[in-house]
Amino acid sequence: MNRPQINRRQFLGGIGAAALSQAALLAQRPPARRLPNIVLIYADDVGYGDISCYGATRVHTPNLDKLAGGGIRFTNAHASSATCTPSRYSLMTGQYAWRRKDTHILPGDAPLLMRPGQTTLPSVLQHAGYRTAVVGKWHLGLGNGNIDWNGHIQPGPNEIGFDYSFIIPATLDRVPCVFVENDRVANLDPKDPIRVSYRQPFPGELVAREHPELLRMKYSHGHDQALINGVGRIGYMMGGKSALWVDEDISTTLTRKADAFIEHEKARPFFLYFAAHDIHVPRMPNQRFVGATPMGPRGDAIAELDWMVGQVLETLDRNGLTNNTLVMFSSDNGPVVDDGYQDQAVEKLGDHKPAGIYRGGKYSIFDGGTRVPWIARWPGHIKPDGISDAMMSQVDLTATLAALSGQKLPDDGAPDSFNELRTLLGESSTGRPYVVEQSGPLAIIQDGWKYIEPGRGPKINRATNTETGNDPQPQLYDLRKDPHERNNLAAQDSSRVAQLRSLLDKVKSETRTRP
Ligand code: NG6
Ligand code: CA
Repeated sequence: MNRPQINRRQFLGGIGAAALSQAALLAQRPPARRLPNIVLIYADDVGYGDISCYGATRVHTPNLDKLAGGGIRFTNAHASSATCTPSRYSLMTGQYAWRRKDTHILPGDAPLLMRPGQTTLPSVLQHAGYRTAVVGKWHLGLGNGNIDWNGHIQPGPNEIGFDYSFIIPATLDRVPCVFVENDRVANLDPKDPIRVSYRQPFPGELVAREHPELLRMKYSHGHDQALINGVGRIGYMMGGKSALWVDEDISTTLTRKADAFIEHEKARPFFLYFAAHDIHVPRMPNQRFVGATPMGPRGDAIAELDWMVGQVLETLDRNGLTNNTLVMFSSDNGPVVDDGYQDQAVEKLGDHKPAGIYRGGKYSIFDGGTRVPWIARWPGHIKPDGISDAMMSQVDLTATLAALSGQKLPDDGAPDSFNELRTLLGESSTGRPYVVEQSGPLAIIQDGWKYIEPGRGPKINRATNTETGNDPQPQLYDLRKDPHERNNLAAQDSSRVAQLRSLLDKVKSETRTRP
């Protein structure tokens, strides 16, 4: 893929400035070997082919392209799962989500999946002396099962390693449609308490299926329950009017919170987990981005996401933090076009390929479900303009960043997380020896061969029009020759099937795979 010329020029232009600020830093004699700041920008439902440095042409993502130009771009990087909650659980804990039964897509009132005291990515960094924050989508549960949205919502992010949190509790399309800052609903008027139910509507509540005339965006499947800001959601809620988010302003709100955290913590090492809401449904980018692409709200949400990335990079620049900050960008699962709203994503897709050359997408065990963009930039430590084909998995971030920050993991911590620091920094192209993917069934990739377990359930998710990859027969693909997973070789090569199945069985039977 050709990188647009402008990025190279922008990057070359940046070298002089970088050298200068380096000299200035040396002159000030900073404390020896300060740990780098870490910013992890984690997008929602952005596919392998959705941004321009990964080949998209109908949407331009200059800020992401610039980030990639200043660092390394991975072509064989995987989210742990084809949906949000399990991917985020693995990212936060370094444990495969499928080891637990309760890590499916969570409703907004589900209890917190992690227990206080459990080793987590933020707790490891906190222990290393970092100030830690999560800003954006959470979707890992809150409380102990009976949340009082009007009181202290605990345990939550602040009990598992984050010093500061400003979160969307579940998803944009799930109630409650409010932000939680630390352990309180932000901007809540105590005289208008919030109630949430995933069972039945509240007396007097406006419900989407009963008031289609009030919908600004119609649903295509599901999303017919609480009617908030003219959009149908999943689940019911009452009250909390002053706390309700305005969908079109979420990008600005989250970006301001992220910037404020950076500004506030710039004197010491910080870790910012910036979990962008884009490009999950309902896709309602700010007016500034409406029409930014020919693809309607789904494309415009990508443009908005790129703006959010640009703002954070600018804040780092403005504060002289760029050279000492590792910035990463990735996504929680592959792309989906129609995820439940009539937002013209299907009609206006044109020849855009959200999953690039890969088959399937969100909800799929084919590679489109988990193969995602992953960019890393750390000036002076990661060479610019790099491309790595090394196999990477997000489950490895906990052990990798533990190594970066000089932390030793406890024996039972981050049990499936490998230290891939050299791969992340572009010093090694070996990568992980194997990767496990999760959707309905599990799959394992080793040496370019992919084995998909027999899976129950429909081959096509009719609502989203995604190929799930479910098949009652085992599947085997030679990804090097057949990256699109067209040619199932399982019947021809039963010995390779047996070998990969036994590796997967071994991973499943162990409680810890970390070396
Ligand atoms: C599905 C929702 C979908 C999305 C998804 C979670 C329906 C019909 N579909 O159940 O819109 O919210 O859950 O997405 O309700 S994720 O990225 O958070 O995993
Ligand atoms: Ca997602």
